[in-house]
Amino acid sequence: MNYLSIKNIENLKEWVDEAIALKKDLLKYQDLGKNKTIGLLFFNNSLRTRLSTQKAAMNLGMDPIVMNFGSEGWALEFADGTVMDQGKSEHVKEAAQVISQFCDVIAIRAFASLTDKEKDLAEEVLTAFAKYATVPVVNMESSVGHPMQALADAITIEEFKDSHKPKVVLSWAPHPKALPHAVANSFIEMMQRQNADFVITHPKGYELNPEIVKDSKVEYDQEKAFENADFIYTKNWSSFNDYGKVISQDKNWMITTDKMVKTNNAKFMHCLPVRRNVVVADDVLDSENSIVIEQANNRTYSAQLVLKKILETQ
Ligand code: SN0
Repeated sequence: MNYLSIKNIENLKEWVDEAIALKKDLLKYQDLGKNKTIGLLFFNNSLRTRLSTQKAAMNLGMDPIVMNFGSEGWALEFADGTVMDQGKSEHVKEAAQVISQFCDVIAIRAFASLTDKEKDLAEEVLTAFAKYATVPVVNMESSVGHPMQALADAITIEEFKDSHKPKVVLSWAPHPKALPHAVANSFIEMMQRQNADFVITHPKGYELNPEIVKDSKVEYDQEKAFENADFIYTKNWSSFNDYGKVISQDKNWMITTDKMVKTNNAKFMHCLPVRRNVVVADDVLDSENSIVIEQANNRTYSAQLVLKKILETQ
């Protein structure tokens, strides 16, 4: 079993409930991964993903091996039939098969290039590893999705919602850099499977991939979107249509207390890392309604559940 996208979750409700149960009895399955190794390959920076996935593996008795592939591995070739006389030293065909000899599970982080839309949409790195590895592969943020984050988000919403059907708003916010679409994409795919009133809000020009958004509601008026919201999930992303470009840094989209008071006392969520006073004002992030730390904590249980499912089918 691979965990490449939210689509690999058969029953989201069951997975969330199981993760919450795991959280209460963390070491219950500490023999499941005994003598098994997980290789964590990072082509990009990480804090939460790296530490929570290691912690999750350790809770299951696995031994993690971590490699910063982007800076320490050989530069990989992904195309078929290339004459490799340029900068690329090794083909993913050998690399993935070799790593599969050392590891029982391979987890990969490889962000979007934000320059080559076609390659990004094809999830070149993740797809190649899934194709050539002979062990299960886990997505720790690809060019299209971040399903470990979205599962942690689902756990967090389940824990903090009250009995009524929640209104959940995914709001774009400004950022100085061009950021990937992965977190937003997986959050949308996850929310589409929830019993919730789900609204996406962003400035014109920041429309996400229509194949992911499908018929999810988009409201261009942020203030209107925030009315009666129970959860405000904030994330910046670059333009999808004008691929990878920052087309607006409109400060009016920053999350402030003025906006939060117009919600139904909404909880504030963000996957982190977050730029203070650009994406969100200090007083919101430091308020009691901010649940970003618990959300980050749930990354361990999200990862632990995914690894448990994989180990059970191995
Ligand atoms: C990444 C993203 O996909 O948006 C990872 C989020 C889990 N975020 C960033 O790259 C933020 C970098 C910055 O400089 O603020």
